[in-house]
Amino acid sequence: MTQRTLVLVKPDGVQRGLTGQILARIEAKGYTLAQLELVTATREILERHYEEHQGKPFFEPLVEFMLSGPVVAAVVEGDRVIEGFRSLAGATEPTTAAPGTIRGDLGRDWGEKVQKNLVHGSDSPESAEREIGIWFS
Ligand code: D4T
Repeated sequence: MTQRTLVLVKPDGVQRGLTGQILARIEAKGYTLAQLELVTATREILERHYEEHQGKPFFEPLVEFMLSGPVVAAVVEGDRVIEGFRSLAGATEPTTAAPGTIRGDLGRDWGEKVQKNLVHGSDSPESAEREIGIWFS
């Protein structure tokens, strides 16, 4: 079966009007948008989504940031899409993410406690299925 991943365009991406460009890069790479929704997250959704980060210093700023505006949630399909999308997204820190990647081309540091890095992509098939269940239940 073709692989699936959960992609989020985070509130900074939506607020800056970059949703179209980000989705265009996913489509241009050849992946398929299987589900797509503009969602306002809740604290409950975010505590489940980021459960591995609970207790870390950036957890509360991360939740506040993710609650600061709507996000675009997408289920994206294609062979090896989990690896492929993470490669398109680039490294976590937008300042040093490679040019050519979403974060490297469109992101920067804003001197805040949380990295506003435009997108999220699942990091394994298990995470993808868990996260798709959280955002598209
Ligand atoms: P996500 O999960 O959003 O696709 O991003 P990454 O896989 O690249 O990063 P992550 O899970 O390690 O972190 C989740 C989320 O927290 C923010 N963050 C992370 C932060 O603000 N400061 C930090 O030091 C780290 C590690 C950014 C992404």
